[in-house]
Amino acid sequence: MSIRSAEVIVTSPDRNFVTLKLTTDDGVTGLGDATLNGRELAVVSYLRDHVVALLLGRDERNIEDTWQFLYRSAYWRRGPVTMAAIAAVDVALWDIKAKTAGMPLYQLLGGASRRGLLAYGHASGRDLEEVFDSIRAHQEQGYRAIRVQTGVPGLHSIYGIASNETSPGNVGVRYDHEPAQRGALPTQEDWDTRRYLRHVPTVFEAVRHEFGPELPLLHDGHHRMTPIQAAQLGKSLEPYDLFWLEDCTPAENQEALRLVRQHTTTPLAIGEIFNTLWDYQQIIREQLIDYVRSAVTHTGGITHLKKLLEYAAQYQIKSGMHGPTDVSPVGMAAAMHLGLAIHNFGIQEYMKHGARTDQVFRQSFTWRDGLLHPGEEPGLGVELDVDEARKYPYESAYLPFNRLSDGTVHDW
Ligand code: EZ4
Ligand code: CO
Repeated sequence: MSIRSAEVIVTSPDRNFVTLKLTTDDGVTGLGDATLNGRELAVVSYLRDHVVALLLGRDERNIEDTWQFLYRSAYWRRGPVTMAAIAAVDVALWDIKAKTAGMPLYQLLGGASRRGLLAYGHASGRDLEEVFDSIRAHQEQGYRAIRVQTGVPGLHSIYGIASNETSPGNVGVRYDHEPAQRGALPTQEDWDTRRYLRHVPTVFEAVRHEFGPELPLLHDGHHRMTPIQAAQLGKSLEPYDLFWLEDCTPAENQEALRLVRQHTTTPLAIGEIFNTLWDYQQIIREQLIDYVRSAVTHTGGITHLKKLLEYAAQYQIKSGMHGPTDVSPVGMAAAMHLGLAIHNFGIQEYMKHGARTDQVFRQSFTWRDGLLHPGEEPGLGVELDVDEARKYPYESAYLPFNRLSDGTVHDW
């Protein structure tokens, strides 16, 4: 039993995706998502130039051993490129193992712990009217939990607002519901934390008043605040009972969360840009967060994220896996299988992919009554149509960046 081929497939149906496809001597195939938004080709090179040769001839059944081998033999540890590459190999191996066993992957991970996964979508608008319309549109699509991002008076273009126009002078074309833009250069957005801190609570007050106390509401601070500003925001949002406040600080400084936690009972979610358990060591041990935002894709695959979530479970911290459109259908399927199986599932982020993406990736998940389910196909339940994928070559695309009014670069 061994791996016969390893192909890295880049396709850009609605956006760029990087997929690893492994094939065994017996002809069983497995897929892994290696997409790293805005830095896609770095992972392609990591896999093609440094990993593919190591996989050929390896026993595909030894998933833990392969993970440890790739992690430790690289010598250089951690980091988003390395961990996305390892994740792709890991998920492809789990796909193969589950297909060989004739079971959906969640069965191999311990079976279902629930009927389906509560998922949240992204509502947004430049003003209250647009925000309300967007929340209603999401409810009509079946969402039972909703992230709310709002424009801020005085700021032209900020994160998370689907109806933002592209900034003047930018040539990139804005994707429908996500921040990355096709084009040769990243676009610039503007930021002012004081305006933001003043405005956001007024929007949540209006949303609660309009939609009532039951609807779970989330908000993403996207790394822009200092610890004391994050504490202020958490405190001012307490009356509106958020499900979570996400990425309130740039959390590579784990200690920052202590200060935030001392001041607010608003639940905190963090970690979509983290890539290993060690990035969470202190904030989990000291119970400084409530939800782990890691995606399977960016955090070393099923093997590593499962260990991280088991560690979190000891502290009653739950999963809140990252699921924007830059997590491919393969990465989303991996998240659904893992989320269905673990006990400490919290919520799953879910943005629908575009129609072309759904043609390239044939999927078997279901979305009913606000719940996702990975389906009952053996493996992940996703197949890649290689001919369809070939129609859409890679296109340069970047996430935007922020400048303050005096020109200073700020966290985006
Ligand atoms: O900005 O996925 O919670 N979701 C997010 C996303 C991220 C993008 C970055 O690639 O913060 O919109
Ligand atoms: Co986020």
